[in-house]
Amino acid sequence: KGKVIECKAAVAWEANKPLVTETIRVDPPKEGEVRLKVVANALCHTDVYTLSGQDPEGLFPCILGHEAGAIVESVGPGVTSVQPGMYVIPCYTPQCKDAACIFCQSPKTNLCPKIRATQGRGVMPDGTSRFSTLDGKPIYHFMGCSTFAEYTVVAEISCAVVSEKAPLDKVCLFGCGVSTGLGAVLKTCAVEEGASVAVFGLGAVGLAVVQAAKIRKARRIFAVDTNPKKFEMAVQLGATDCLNPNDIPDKPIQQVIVEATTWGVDYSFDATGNVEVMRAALECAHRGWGVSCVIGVAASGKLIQTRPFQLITGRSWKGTAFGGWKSRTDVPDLVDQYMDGKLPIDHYVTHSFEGVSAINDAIHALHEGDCLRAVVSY
Ligand code: NAD
Ligand code: DAO
Ligand code: ZN
Repeated sequence: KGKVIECKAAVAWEANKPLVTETIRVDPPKEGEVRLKVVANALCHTDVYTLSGQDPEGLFPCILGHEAGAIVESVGPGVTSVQPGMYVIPCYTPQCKDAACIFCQSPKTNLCPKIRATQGRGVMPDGTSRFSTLDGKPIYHFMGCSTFAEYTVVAEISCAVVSEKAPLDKVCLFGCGVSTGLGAVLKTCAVEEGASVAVFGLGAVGLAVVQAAKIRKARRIFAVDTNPKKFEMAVQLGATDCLNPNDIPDKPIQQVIVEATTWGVDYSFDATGNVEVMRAALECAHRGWGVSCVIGVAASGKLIQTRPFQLITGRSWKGTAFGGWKSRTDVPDLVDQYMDGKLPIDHYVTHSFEGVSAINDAIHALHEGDCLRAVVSY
C-alpha cells in the first residue's frame, strides 16, 4: 500500500504492432482511485480495433483491456465503497451516484459523464497517468480500465463490487460484451413476453441478445450471421430461425424477415458494427411499432442511413452503451444471478490462456471465426 508496484503489462507501443510484455511501474492510487490486482481479462474487439490504429482517438503507448475481473489491492484517500480484498469488475461506464449527476439520478440512462473527458484522453481524473516505464515515461490508460496489466488503477466510481465467491475468469465477461447484449434486451428495449426478435451478428454480444430474448420468453428469435458456425450455439440459447444472408443473395435480408413475419419483428438488434446491417435491422422492424437497437460500434466516420419513411411508419431507432446497465448497481446483480445458476455464461469462454504475455495469442484466437471470448488469467 502506498508504494509503486512493478509488474508485467502488455504494452501497446504503437498502432498495428503486437503488444510487448514489459515490466512497468504502477503508482499508488490517488484521491478517489483504487489500485486493482487483475486476475482475468477477456479480449474484446474494441481493444483490437484500437490496437489496429483505426481508432483515431487511440493514444499510444497505452495499456489496453477493459473486460476483466480483479481484486482490490489498495485504495486512495476518500475511497469508501471498496476495500482491499474485494472482488470488482472495472467498468468503462462509471456510476458516480452523485445527487447532482442528472445522468446517475435518471432511470433513463447509464451514461454518467463524471470522468468522461479524462477517460477519453487516456488519463486519470487529475489529468495524469499511474503507469510508467521503468525509465519514467508515462503510458496512457484506456477506457478507464487498462486491464492488460497485472495491476491497474481505476476510479472508485468505475468499480462494481461483486461476490467474493465469483470465479473472476468467468464473470469478467460481465465487464463488457455479455452484459451489453443482455442489457440491450432486458433494459434498453425491455423486450416483453411473446415478442418477436431479430439479432444480426452472433458473437458474444449477439448471442447474449438471443439468451436474453429467451429469458424474456420471446416467441420468435431470428439469428442472422454470415458465419454458419455460429448457428449451433444460437439455437442452444433459444434462436428459432437461423439465417445466413449469403444463402439468399438475391433478396435483402430485411425483406426475408419481413416476409417471414408479415410485418417485421417487434425488436431488432445490430451486433455487427456494420452500418449496412444496421439499416437492414431497422428495416426489418415491425410497421407501426418496431424498435431497432444499435449495439455494434461502427468504424470511425461511418454513417447510418435509411429512408425517413421507415420512421414515419412507426419504426424507431435507438442504441445502447453497456446494455443500459448502471454499472455499480446492476453488474453485482448480474453476477449474483450467474452464481445462482440463473444466468449461465460459461459457454462464451471458448479459449483460455495464462499470463500477460499470452494476450497476443488471445488476440490471434479472437480473429478466428470460432472464438466468442478468449480469457487470459494472470
Ligand atoms: P464478434 O466479432 O465476435 O461478432 C460479430 C458477428 O457478426 C460475427 O459472428 C460475424 O460473423 C457477424 N457478422 C459480420 N458481418 C455480418 C453481416 N454482414 N451480417 C451478419 N452477421 C455478420 O463481436 P462481438 O464481441 O459480439 O461484438 C459485436 C459488436 O458489439 C462489436 O461491434 C462491438 O464493438 C460492439 N460492442 C458494443 C458495445 C456497446 O456498449 N454498445 C459493447 C460491447 C461490444
Ligand atoms: O460517456 O460519452 C461517453 C462515452 C460513452 C462510452 C460508451 C461506449 C460504448 C461502446 C463501447 C464499446 C466497447 C466494446
Ligand atoms: Zn454520474
